[in-house]
Amino acid sequence: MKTAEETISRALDAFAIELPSWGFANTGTRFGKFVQPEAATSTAEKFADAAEVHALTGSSPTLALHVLWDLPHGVSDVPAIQALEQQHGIRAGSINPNLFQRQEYKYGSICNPSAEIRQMAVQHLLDSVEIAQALRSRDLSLWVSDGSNYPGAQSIPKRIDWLMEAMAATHAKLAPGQRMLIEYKPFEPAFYHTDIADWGMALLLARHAGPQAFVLVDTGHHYQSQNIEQIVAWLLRERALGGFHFNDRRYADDDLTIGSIDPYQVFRIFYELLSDASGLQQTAFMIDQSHNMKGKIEAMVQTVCTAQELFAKAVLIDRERLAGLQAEARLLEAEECLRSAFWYDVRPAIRAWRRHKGLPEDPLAALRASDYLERIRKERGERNAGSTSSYA
Ligand code: AOS
Ligand code: ZN
Ligand code: ZN
Repeated sequence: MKTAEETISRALDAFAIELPSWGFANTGTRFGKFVQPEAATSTAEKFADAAEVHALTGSSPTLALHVLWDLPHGVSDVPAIQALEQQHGIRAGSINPNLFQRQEYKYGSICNPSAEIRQMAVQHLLDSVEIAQALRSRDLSLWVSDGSNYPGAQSIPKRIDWLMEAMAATHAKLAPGQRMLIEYKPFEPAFYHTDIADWGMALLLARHAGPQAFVLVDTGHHYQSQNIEQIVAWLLRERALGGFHFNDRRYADDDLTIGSIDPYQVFRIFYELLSDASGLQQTAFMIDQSHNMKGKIEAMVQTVCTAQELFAKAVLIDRERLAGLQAEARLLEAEECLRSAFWYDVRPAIRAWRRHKGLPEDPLAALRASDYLERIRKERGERNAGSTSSYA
């Protein structure tokens, strides 16, 4: 029998969660943005910040890149990214095309009624696949913001056709081993219909696109009180779950720190992910958060540490015992079995794991004690002072 400490230590050795490059830059709400002097002003600085988070936590070796913001010149930016990978010991993670920021996309990107604009959007997807190949990045993460605000304004069936066409064209360009992950979201920025609104639509699109297409679940992209872990269980059963964007929400796609509102939900999601052998193998764990009020790097360290804690709790669930209790319908004891893992204090074991790995026992305190934040505030402060326009 392994001790809880050993179980946690082995689990954390294998645990990795990807950082989002956009989480280190100055971003904001649609009402404005409050600049932080420490925010990254270049992709190089995003890599530096990611490396700092990884050095403190030991669990975030990859950085998700956004094509428009991190590789604005497309594939010709790849050598510069490769140099940053080398310099910082952080690998490029998922590649995120941008189908929402060009003026042409006012009425949609791959679902735009204009064939010319649809073609432009598909070409961007194909270029993004090429970038991912050049960077040896396995996953292309597709978030499509297309939709409409008023009934009758757009043809939903026609837009389904266009979605299918774009997904098929993208899939045809994938190299062996590459994957495309299709993210869904019920609303925002569109408020009447969103072209990929839920996991059923994402799953059907993935199925039609081909075997290298999977669904990407973002915690914040569900209606209030929706049972996300049940969606996870279904997608795993269908071998269709490719990735997870972790964050937390109170109202909608709030992109709050993982577990800040409902840590039990993240624990339940990990419980389902660990219920199926493919859960860990094929699900890319990623963070999708951009913090406006918290310090960006501090927030990322806090996020990774919280993810470690909730994952550690989930691996402690006594599954054999739980299965027996479920089979005998001993409802209360089954629930308590789950709850006892959730309430177990994993922090001493995580501190021991960190000591063993040569990591600081308290990563957040170590960040504060270091001169990293002070240094980058000095270096970047002036550049950040002028950037108050919204979004990156
Ligand atoms: C948008 O709501 C989605 O969560 C996207 O995954 C993500 O935030 C975006 O790709 C970053 O620009
Ligand atoms: Zn997301
Ligand atoms: Zn989102």
